[in-house]
Amino acid sequence: MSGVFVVVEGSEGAGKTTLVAALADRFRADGTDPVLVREPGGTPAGEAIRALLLDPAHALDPLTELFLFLAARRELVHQVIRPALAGGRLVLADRFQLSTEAYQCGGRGVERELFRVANRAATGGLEPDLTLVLDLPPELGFQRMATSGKGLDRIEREDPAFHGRVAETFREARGPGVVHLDATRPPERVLHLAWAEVAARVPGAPGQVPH
Ligand code: Z5A
Repeated sequence: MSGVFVVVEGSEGAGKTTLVAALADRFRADGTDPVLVREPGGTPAGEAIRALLLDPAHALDPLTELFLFLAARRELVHQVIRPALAGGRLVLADRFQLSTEAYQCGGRGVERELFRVANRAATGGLEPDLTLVLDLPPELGFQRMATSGKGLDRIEREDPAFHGRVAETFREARGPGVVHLDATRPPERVLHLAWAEVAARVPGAPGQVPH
């Protein structure tokens, strides 16, 4: 039995956490209990690495940063995601490998080929069945985050040019299972658009959510 792996991606404040929670609620209402994960994190070691990565007290070399994100990913894939998929579960992830391409390659300038090889070592070649990219201009994301009152982590404190390159990498992402959604729309509308994509890939998924 093989499960389904769905990833939600996008820049800061694009609404990833909101959408993952809404999709999970929708599935639970119909009797499917998804496995929810976030990156970096999701395992004891991964959460410790997350704290280190997001702490503004640390100035990290770009490759150190890359390897820490990939170390957390390796733990998550092997301890949580692969076993869940092998058990036929639906896995909903808040960020995965496209974030590394956007932040470490697009933002920091890490060479793409190095990222691909190292990422493959971390994931063992696992690819999402669906990657939903929430498209939102970074300035709108930062406005939303200011409204939410959450403090800025180490990476969020980078300059606007960095965040512009990250957003551009997300915007240009293409490939099997990659779908872009207009994240400027209200949360219910984003959920509706996302559900149409997810339900098409999850066997036995219930019908549409209301507009
Ligand atoms: N990172 C990396 O560099 N490399 C990697 O490989 C990985 C990650 C995996 C993790 O932070 C950081 O690690 C992240 C990238 C980097 N850093 N940066 N910068 P995170 O994942 O914990 O946090 P985040 O993703 O940056 O931000 P966030 O606050 O979690 O954003 P979000 O999940 O996309 O948004 P949200 O929490 O769902 O919503 C934000 C606010 O907007 C909130 O008040 C909502 O109520 C509101 N909202 C949500 N949707 C809407 C819509 N549709 N309309 C209006 N308002 C909305």
